[in-house]
Amino acid sequence: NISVPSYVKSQRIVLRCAAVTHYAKIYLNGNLICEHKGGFLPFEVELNDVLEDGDNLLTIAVNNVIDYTTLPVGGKANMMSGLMGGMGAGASEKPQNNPNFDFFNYCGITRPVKIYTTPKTYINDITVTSDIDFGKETPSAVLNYAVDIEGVDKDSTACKVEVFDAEGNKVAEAAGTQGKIELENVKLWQPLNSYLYQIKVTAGEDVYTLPYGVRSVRVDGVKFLINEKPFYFKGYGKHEDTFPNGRGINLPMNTKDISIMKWQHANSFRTSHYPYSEEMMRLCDEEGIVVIDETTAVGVNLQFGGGANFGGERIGTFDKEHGVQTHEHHKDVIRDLISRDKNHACVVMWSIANEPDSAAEGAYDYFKPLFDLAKEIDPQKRPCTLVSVQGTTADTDCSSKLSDVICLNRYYGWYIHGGVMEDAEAEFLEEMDQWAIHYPGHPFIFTEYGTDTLPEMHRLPASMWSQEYQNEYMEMYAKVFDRYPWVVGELAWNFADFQTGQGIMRVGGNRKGVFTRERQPKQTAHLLRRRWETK
Ligand code: GCB
Repeated sequence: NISVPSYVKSQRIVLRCAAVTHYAKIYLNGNLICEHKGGFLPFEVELNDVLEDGDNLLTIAVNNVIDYTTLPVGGKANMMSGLMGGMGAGASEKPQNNPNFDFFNYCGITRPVKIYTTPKTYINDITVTSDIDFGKETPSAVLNYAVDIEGVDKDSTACKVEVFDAEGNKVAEAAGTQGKIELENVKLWQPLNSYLYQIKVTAGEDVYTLPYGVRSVRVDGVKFLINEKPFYFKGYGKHEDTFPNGRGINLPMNTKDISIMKWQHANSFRTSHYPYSEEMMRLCDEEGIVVIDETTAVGVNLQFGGGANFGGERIGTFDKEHGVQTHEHHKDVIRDLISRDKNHACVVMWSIANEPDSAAEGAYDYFKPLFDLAKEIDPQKRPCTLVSVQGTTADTDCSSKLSDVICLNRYYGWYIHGGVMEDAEAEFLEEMDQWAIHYPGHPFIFTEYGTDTLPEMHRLPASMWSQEYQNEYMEMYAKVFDRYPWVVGELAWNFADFQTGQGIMRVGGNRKGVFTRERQPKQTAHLLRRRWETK
């Protein structure tokens, strides 16, 4: 039950859901007022016309059913049953709700639901980009800003923009809904050395303050440049997954995760496999953590398990009639993600999808418009990538035609040549040489590599699942990365153990964490810490 005090009724009253997984229907007093598809991005609805005096019954109906039309993608059977040749839930005639991905399909209202008010004429959006002049000893920058004012008096409302430094001193100001602001001796936002200005926008009675870091990002040959300096990604693919919250927001754990990463000299992570909370993005801005921001497009691949994961039928992922029907929704997710995260200094690259069927027929035609869309709507024109599954090659993967940085997930020594490290290394090197021959001159990031590891298990000589094996595996990967100057990053899989569906491939979840689900270190955490201190 909600009741809104009468003194705010002259205001615009907005209900905002930060994330409802995956489909939401919002009812007020039994009447449907809003529907939203997609479980990891915010949506809003104005309440003024539907609120009644006194108590109002607000109901949020939630549905976590996933199928060929949703992102993430679900199917009749699941990825893991497919991997085991259909031994899992594949053949069941009962309705199924099976993830085509490797994390638990939590359902619910996972992030805050808020009711807030604005004046009737209000600031709808702010966009800021910066042009930095690195030519001088201390750089200067021009901020380009645009303020979108909406509401009854939107054309007659005056707009003022003030910029404050981190100490709270006003350093610049401007008037009008768009313009340029010069910052002499600008303090740059840098990895692990954050600096945030506060941009205060006043439009009539409305005020909004945007924390903003000034930095540049671009790819130049084999280099990934932040503020024109080569940047090397050290860190993880993560999940929003803790006990007992599940995927529900866990602010103390976010703080803990960032502090552990800093202890390890890690500087970055990928938001595998969905956009993380706005609170986490703000924390990364504040802490100087570099983020690869991923959409919800995971499981856009009907070939997991050799194409047998949908009841044994081989279906082309991008087959117009029988394949995934996610294209339009995928565009919506890209639009909503970039609109939410465009101003964050921490975001340096968009990941359009994780492990799609990027070497399949139709993949290029599916992804080209999505890359174009992201490039078009991102005001900062950040690099874009998709994350490639093991088995793709330079000449088959449409990523080589589309991505600014090639991102590879590789499991030599786990899913391939498990337990035989020499063979794993040899095949890994063979693949690396192929990329170098067929696709020279581009930067690469390893966005996944890891082994399931049980904290209680020690084995000499090292064998799979043991602490020693995870160490040997990480050492082998480090050796390979260090041979190739075009490798610009290593994001191990995973930061911490996380919950998955049940199955014979997973023992109490995915155990590839370098930390346990409770965030205690496995041995490899120390090994990576030593490496990243000097890397
Ligand atoms: C992958 C997926 C990730 C899985 C991981 C694994 O390639 O991108 O979601 O959890 O492998 O552990 O198998």
